[in-house]
Amino acid sequence: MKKNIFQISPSFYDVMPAEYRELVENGPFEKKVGVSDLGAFKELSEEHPLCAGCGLALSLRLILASLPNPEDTIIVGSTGCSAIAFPQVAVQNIHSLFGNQNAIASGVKRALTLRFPDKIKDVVVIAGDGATVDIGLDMVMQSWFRQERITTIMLDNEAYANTGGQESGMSQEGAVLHMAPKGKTFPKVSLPELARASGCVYVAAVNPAKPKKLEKAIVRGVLAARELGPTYIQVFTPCPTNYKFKPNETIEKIKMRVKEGTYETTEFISAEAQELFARLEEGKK
Ligand SMILES: Cc1ncc(C[n+]2csc(CCOP(=O)(O)OP(=O)(O)O)c2C)c(N)n1
Ligand code: SF4
Ligand SMILES: [Mg+2]
Repeated sequence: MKKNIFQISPSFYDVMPAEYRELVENGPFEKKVGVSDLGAFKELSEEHPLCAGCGLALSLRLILASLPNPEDTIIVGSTGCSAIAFPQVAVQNIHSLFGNQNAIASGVKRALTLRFPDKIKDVVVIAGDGATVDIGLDMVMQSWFRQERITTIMLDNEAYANTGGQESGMSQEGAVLHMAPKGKTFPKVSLPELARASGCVYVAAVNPAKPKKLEKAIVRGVLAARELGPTYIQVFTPCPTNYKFKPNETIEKIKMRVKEGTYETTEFISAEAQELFARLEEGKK
């Protein structure tokens, strides 16, 4: 994060909320942080208005702490519950119309590459499952086919949460939701497999019950997109409000689904990405 983006004009200092002043004074600016540091500094996302126990809010916090280069990262979001949190996120972000996020991100990445050929500019899409697998799928897949160097992160709460709980392509077969009382009639879409077949050089399915694994996937996804081509990371983010469970049961729900084999955690690393990660590891020594 660049502190000067958030710096307060001296004449407004007294009227700014204490939270904001704290971010400017104690935020994680120009220092490398990770998920293990959470709680020790003013975070990139705080005071969000999402529901208690929201898996998406927890994951967003972990994702932001995992970004390898937040100061020069542009996040492209989309309509949905995560969009409500983005005004509180201290990383540069763009809100795109529902479903358009990967088209916007592709354009932003191309423009930044032309404008700043010698600088690192990571472009990361963070959008819901409805935006990614349903209404935006055309743009998502076109960005993969065209080998756009962007990272696509799906916050998979298996529903259109923001509009009251309709089923999405990512809902499980048979899922009954507020606005889908009859139960879904077809299986959950396997976007990780589609991503792999469509040219993504790195694909992972992770969850916030394993924060270190999530962090590793985000770092790998962003670095591989920077150097090689499109990457896809799917984060399981259960929604207590639409699936009617208690806010303190979110992590248990995740663990249960992983254990019963209905939410796989996976990782695909292409040969070129493997080579890149080995080179980066070697460089660290
Ligand atoms: C072009 C367009 N179509 C439909 C909508 C209505 N809409 C807003 S949010 C949403 C569902 C979002 O679902 P998802 O992407 O899964 O995000 P979530 O709210 O679950 O995090 C829909 C259909 C819209 N805002 N714009
Ligand atoms: S409706 Fe669900 S996804 Fe949306 S903020 Fe509430 S818990 Fe999170
Ligand atoms: Mg959703």
